[in-house]
Amino acid sequence: MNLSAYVNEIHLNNCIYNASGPKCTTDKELHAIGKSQAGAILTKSSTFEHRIGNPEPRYIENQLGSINSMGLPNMGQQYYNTLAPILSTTYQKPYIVSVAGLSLEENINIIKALNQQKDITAIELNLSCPNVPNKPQTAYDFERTQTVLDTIVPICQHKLGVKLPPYFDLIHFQQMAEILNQYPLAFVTCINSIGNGLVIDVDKEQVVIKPKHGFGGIGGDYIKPTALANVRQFYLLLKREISVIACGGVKNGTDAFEHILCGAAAVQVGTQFMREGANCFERISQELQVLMQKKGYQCLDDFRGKLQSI
Ligand code: OXC
Repeated sequence: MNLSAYVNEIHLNNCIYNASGPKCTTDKELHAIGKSQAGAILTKSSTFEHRIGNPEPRYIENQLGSINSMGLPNMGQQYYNTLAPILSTTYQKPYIVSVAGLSLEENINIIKALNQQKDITAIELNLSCPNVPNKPQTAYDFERTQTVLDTIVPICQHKLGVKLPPYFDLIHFQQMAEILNQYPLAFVTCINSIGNGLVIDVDKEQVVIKPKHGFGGIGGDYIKPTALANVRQFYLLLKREISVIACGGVKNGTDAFEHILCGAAAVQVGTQFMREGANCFERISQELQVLMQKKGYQCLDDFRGKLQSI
């Protein structure tokens, strides 16, 4: 059973890989993804300089998922830039750098620095981090998104994709798709965590994470229906050259299958990777293969995007 996939022209041996966020900040963590069955290595969102992020506790899980307000702790662009040759040659899989400058100027500087590195397969531009105090999520501001893409697309020499926040209104899907269709993007990743949720400890009558009075991005089971809806909408609305990468609520092969049925070209794993570690990529891939075999599918193209209405 073949799980190979194309994201635009980027070939993946396995459509399942990590989401930017959990366990992809240090070289040790990125090597662990490289050694695993993950189809690509995606870094933590990078700012220009190293960042320590928000105060702890800043990540909490429960049975239904996670809440986080990490605040973009990362090693800085130069670190991810320098790791590119070793990771891409050792593991022979795409190496994708997530970029989340705190201003347009910072994004320009990061992209220009990464342009020098030929061993980077693609950039995932994060327009949707909900956790930096006093910084809005760019992709909820449609005009600003257009300005950012007008500036970044012409200077980026790598394949470029964007990570979107979840949308909830049909008009917003259309408006954002109309903007994205104006650019030669390779992919969009749907979705980042659902921003500014609140999880409460009833015994303590207290929030569970420290930053922003407890408000943080929600991941895991909580967000699967929203993620599926976003993948489906953008699959239907975007031009064919822009692949949709799914992210949200994937913890087993069935979840991955559902995202692909909605139109995903590839599937990222976030909260479950944090829980289980890098073995999750092999397990989820095997479960997806078993389900495909049961259904008589040989490859992802046999069912990708073919969700039926009733
Ligand atoms: N989404 C992000 O884009 N970034 C992280 N958390 C999240 O939910 C972070 O670093 O806060």
